[in-house]
Amino acid sequence: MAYAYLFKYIIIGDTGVGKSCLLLQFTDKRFQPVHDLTIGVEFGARMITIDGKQIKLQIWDTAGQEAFRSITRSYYRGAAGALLVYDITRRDTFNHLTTWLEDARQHSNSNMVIMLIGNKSDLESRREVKKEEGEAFAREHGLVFMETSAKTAANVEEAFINTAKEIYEKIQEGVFDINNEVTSAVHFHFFDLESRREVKKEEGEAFAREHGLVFMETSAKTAANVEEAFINTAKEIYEKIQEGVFDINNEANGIKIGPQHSTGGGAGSAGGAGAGAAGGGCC
Ligand SMILES: Nc1nc2c(ncn2[C@@H]2O[C@H](COP(=O)(O)OP(=O)(O)OP(=O)(O)O)[C@@H](O)[C@H]2O)c(=O)[nH]1
Ligand SMILES: [Mg+2]
Repeated sequence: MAYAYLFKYIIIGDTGVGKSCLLLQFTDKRFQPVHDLTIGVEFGARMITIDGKQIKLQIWDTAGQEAFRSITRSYYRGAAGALLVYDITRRDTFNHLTTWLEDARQHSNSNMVIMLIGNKSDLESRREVKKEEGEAFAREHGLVFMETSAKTAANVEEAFINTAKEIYEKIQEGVFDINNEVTSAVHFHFFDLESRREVKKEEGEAFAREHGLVFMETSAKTAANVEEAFINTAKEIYEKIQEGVFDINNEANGIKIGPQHSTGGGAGSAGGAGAGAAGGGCC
């Protein structure tokens, strides 16, 4: 779908604060009660409208666990917005905010809009951090603040959309350079631009052969070979699993066993993952 802008977001904060659940609530309008630890990063997307303009939010949900910190740091780059999340029922997650903020400021664009989120507002009886404390921290550090519940969906839309409004205002004020990759809409042109071709198909094939890669020319514009590129990659991975090359019990390999997995060798469905805005999987 066409859009006027694409805003890249990153969601950060300690493990278990509800980052993946916030994303799932925003993209799929549902709640996942079980903590399914994020490994590395996951991804989701949704279209919103601001000032009559279509804006695509591309959201990177990072792993809160310390072990993944060096991977997740690389995702700050090019982010226009960040949701910094703590859990109102766990004071330690609030105490770690300064460290998160230092990390974010060090690795991101200086104009990045940071929204501070106190999540799990539905668990009032277990509250350890007062709303006023969140407000004070935000004021002190120049952040926008909101308490949310990924369970009841309270303020979830607002958190994502208000961040986009702040970014949009900064664009209007000329603070963001929209010709920079950070906020501008991205256009891909590949082999639909045959007349402007500078690299022969044979050169791509030769490079791939030489380095043991699979090769394909695609057009994200006409959709030519796009399905094939993603699905053929999955087929290669699936074959490697069958051959026992991948250790599927080690999630660090980028493979996770799902609830429908059976060792009985069923074919499984290789087909399209279903359209829609939500790319991905949280929880
Ligand atoms: N009651 C309540 N539970 C929540 C809420 N948000 C998340 N949870 C629960 O908190 C746990 C952790 O949620 P996740 O979204 O997986 O946490 P995360 O921040 O993504 O954790 P990592 O991926 O390890 O960094 C899960 O059991 C969720 O069901 C909320 O708003 N209210
Ligand atoms: Mg997560």
